[in-house]
Amino acid sequence: MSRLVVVSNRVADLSNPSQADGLAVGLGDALAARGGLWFGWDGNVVKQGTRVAPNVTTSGDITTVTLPMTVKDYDEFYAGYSNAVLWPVFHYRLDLEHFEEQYLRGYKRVNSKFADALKPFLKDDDIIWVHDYHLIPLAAELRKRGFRQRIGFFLHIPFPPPDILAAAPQHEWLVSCLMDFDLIGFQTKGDLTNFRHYIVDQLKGQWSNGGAIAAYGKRTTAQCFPIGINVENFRDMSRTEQADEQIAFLQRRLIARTHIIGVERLDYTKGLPSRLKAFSRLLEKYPDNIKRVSLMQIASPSREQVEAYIDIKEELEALSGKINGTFADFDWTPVRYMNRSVPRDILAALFRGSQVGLVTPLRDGMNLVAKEYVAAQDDDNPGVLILSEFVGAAEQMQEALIVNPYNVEQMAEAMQRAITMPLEERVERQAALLKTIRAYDARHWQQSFLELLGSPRIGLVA
Ligand code: ADQ
Repeated sequence: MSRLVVVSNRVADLSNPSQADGLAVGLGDALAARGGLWFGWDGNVVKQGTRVAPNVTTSGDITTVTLPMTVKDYDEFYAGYSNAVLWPVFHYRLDLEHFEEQYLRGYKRVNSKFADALKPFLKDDDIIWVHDYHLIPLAAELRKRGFRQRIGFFLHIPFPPPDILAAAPQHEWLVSCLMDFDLIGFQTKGDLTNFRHYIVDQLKGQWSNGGAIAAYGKRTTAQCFPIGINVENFRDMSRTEQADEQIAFLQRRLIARTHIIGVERLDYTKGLPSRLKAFSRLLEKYPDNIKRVSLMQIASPSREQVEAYIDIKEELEALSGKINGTFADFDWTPVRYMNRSVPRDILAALFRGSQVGLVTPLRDGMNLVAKEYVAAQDDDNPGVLILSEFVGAAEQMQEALIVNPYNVEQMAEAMQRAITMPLEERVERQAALLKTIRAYDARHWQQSFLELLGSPRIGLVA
């Protein structure tokens, strides 16, 4: 079997499983199974002109190679084209797109630098798996340097319809770069359909069964591979003695009997302001919930240098302050808002101890929190998942209470329905959701992608 080389913007610390997020677990498994190398940015920013050799660390069969980024690369490639153009556009937020000419130059330059830095570590028979929107031109750059082996790409975020994508400067170039991969993976059928529209309607390319594509004189294959989590691992984390203590502690300390939880990176795509407004509406419309229900919102800091992220942070602080100012009593705080990251075992316990899980992004590639919440529930007395119709997970998790995250009134109603849902219905919904997340777990995701990437079937237009 060929060695696997994973390339992504950030490389996870595989030596610290309690911190590893869902993606790190999935990729860590794949690397451990076949041996391999994980290459990416180390998260550090250095002064212009600093020359730093890549940092190589080996543990067992897995080697990680990381390198820092210069200030200019960070501004233009990371904060610029990746996170002020591609991230908002791919999440349908054209109002938040901010483009400057040098961003695109920076994006191309860093992809070329990544290819230069990666090349000496590659072996002729490696198979490469590139992740996410930061690295769309990487296959083209590696091909220029003579690498001929299979290269696959997985897009973790949504792929928008052509008329939205058109707002990204040089979108045709981006799509032509995607065509340099041997396999392009999307999260959902919806994303795949949007890509097909671009290829067929916009480029007049050819699209055959199984997602075999011919366009720009190139051939490739596109399919959807919904990402999943390591269900049993997360379940186990939510059921330790420590987790039980954590849940009992919360129940003793908090007067509210029903806990609603929301957990995400602090990002404008996650729909947090509407969620807080919906919680406020719940208290207004169903005052029985006063002193009985509380919302814990955990939002870890993210991309703090990008302007739109500063605005959303301020908005959330104001909104949670307003709700507490209006409704709180001496012995009850309706919203506990935390702007920090939480260890995964504590998260698992908090999910299990919460009767409602709120996952209401305005747009999301998949959303692993929805799957983690379900994995953590007690099957004989589970909580209820409220899920936005605009996250990838909604394509698979229809037994959740599906809501429109722009509709505050509807979300408040869904919370009330979740709080009052009979046990029998909760158990039924939980069983169906658990079955789905088990069938489409992290292993299924990486194995199905890598199997197709290694197969002779790809790239063959019927
Ligand atoms: P994200 O946008 O980061 O990922 P998500 O899929 O929810 O979103 O994954 C976040 C991970 O980080 C989860 O494992 C979650 O538990 C963890 N996490 C979130 N907030 C945390 C906090 N405050 N403390 C600790 N841990 C926290 C991108 C795409 C998604 C896609 C994933 C994987 O935007 O749509 O599902 O990649 O493909």
